Amino acid sequence: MIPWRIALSTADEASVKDPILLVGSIEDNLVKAAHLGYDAIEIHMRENDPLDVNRILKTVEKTKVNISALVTGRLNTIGMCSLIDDRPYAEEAALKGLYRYIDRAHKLSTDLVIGWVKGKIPEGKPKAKYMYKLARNLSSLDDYADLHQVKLFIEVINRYETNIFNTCRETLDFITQHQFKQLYVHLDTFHMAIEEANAVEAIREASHYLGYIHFADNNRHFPGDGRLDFFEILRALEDINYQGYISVECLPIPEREVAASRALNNIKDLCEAL
Ligand code: LER
Ligand code: MN
Repeated sequence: MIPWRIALSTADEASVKDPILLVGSIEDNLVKAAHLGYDAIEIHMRENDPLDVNRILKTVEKTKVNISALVTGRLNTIGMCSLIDDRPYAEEAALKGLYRYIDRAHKLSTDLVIGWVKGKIPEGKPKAKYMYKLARNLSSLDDYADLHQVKLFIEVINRYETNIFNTCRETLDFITQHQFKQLYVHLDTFHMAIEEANAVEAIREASHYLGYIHFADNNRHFPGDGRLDFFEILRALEDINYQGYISVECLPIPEREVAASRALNNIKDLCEAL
């Protein structure tokens, strides 16, 4: 069995409708994650949130809990911009914001999740034009990320939230059609339960392009509280020799730390049975 490192989703603030398990300062969340037995936290944050890099790195060293990734969705949901925005100033803001995230990821020795901020194609507009713009912007970000040795994880998200990269196949085709250096596919089992004909096969197809994975059950509860077969999912991850983090990003049901603890127990039990 691969000794996967298990992470969980964190933020400074979140509603109970957000798939966030720990809420508080980065330092406090590192300590809480250590008590829960996690190896890492992923941080949902804004690109300009106050950040005391030295204090965070000291807490990482003390707790032995790493940062699996920074998640950029809030640049889109709160910052209201995207990489394919029709308003040039909004497209520019998304790019600038993502450069800042890459700087931060570099300082914290971690990587970056790009999900909602890639944007949505406006209804009735030609897809090719927007995909061309997306490829051009991702290519600039890829060059910058490569300079800073930061990986970019492109999250595959279901059709009710976005209309680009809804399936693993679509995302793989895009990545393999371009010469990116740091772009990887990021799967999320909750979105896969909606979009993929066969989630396990999709993982096998992603193979070495898979850089990051979110675990939540089909109802977005903690893994094991729905009907996804996480044993088969873990077996597929083992078969493709996946070396990245498994990050639990699920709803705080019944409560944040209870969900976090049950998720970890279930994943560990399944890993032992592999
Ligand atoms: C983010 O990782 C994600 O999965 C989106 O659905 C936003 O919650
Ligand atoms: Mn996700």
